Amino acid sequence: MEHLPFFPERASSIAAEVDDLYFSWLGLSGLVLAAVAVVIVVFAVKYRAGSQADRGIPDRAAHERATHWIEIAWMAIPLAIFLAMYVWAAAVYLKHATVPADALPIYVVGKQWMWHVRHPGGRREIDELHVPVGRPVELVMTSQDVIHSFSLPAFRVKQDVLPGRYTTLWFEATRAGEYRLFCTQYCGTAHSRMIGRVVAMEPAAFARWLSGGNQAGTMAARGAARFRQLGCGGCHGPNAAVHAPRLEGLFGKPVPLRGGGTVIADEGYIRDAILLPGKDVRAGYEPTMPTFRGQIGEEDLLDIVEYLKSIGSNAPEEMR
Ligand code: HEC
Ligand SMILES: [Cu+2]
Repeated sequence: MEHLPFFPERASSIAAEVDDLYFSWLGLSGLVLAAVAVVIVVFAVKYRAGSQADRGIPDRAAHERATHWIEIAWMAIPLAIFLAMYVWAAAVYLKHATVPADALPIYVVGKQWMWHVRHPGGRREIDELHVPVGRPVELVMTSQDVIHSFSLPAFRVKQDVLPGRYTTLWFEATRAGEYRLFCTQYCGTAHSRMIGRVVAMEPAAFARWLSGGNQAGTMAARGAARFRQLGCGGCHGPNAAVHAPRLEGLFGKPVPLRGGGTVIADEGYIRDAILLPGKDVRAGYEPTMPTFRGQIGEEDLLDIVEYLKSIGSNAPEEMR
C-alpha cells in the first residue's frame, strides 16, 4: 500500500490492522454494491414493459419450497458475514481504546491555532511531537477554546480534543521518521494551518532529545509549586484542620463515592475534583472543597495532575 499515491505510510503498531479492516469493509461493501447493481440492471432489462420474459409460475408448491431456502440463505449468510465483521472491528477498536499500562504520558493542549505539547520531564514543543519508537505513548489532551481533533494519518489514529475535559489517544510508533500531524476538526479561520509534524526517534536519540532544548522544570515540580501556592495543602496536607482526603497514591486507584459506586482516579477525575468539586464526592467526606474554576489554566491543571501522579504513599515535602 505504501506505493499508492495519497495513501499514508504505516508507521504504528495498529496501522496494518486498521488498513486490513478498512480494505475488507471496502471490498465487502463493493461486492454487495456490485451484486445489487447487477441484479437491478439484469431484471430491468429482462422484465421491461412489453418483454417476452416468462412471468408465470408453473408449479406453485415446488416454487415456494425452493424460494424459502433462497430467502433464508440471503438473510443468514450476509448476517453471519457482517456480524463477523462487527466482532473483528470491535476487537480493533478495543485495542485502540485501551491504553497500555506502561505507556509514556505526553500532554497536549490545543488552541486556536496551534498544538502545545509538554513532556513530563519539562521539555515543551509547539506543533511538533517527538516520540520514541517501540514504546506505547499516551497523549492526554484538552483544548483551551473550541473543539479540535488530533490526527496522525501514518499512525491511523485520531481523537477529538475537547474543551473542559481530557481525552486520550495512544499509539506505538514502529518506524523512525517524520510524519504529518493535522487538526481534523474545523476550528476557525486558520484551521488549515493547525498542522505540524511527529518525529519518531530511536529510544536513545529520543532520550537525548528529551534532556536537551529549553527545560522549564519537570511538570511535577511546577505542579507542586502551584499546589502550595493555591493552598491545597492547607486541607490535604498532614496537619490540616479540615477533614480532607490525603492525595498520596491516589492516582489510578478506585475511589468510593458518596451515594455509592466507585470511579478510577484518572486525569479526568482529578480535573473534575478541582474544577467541579461537587460532581463526585469521596465517600466519608463533606463536599467542602471550593472550586478553582477560573483560577487555574489548562497547563497548570496538567502540572498538578502530574504532581499528584508523582506522589506515592510517602508524604513528600511539598505537602507540608
Ligand atoms: C477547603 C479545603 C480544601 C482545599 C483548599 C482543597 N481541597 Fe481538595 N478536597 C477537599 C475535601 C473536603 C475533599 C473531599 C470531598 C470531595 O471529594 O469533594 C477534597 C477532594 C479532593 C480530591 C479528590 C480526592 C479523592 O480522594 O477523591 C482532589 C484530587 C483534590 N481535592 C485536589 C485538590 C487540589 C489540587 C487543591 C488545590 C488546588 C485542593 N484540593 C484544595 C478539601 C479541599
Ligand atoms: Cu484545530
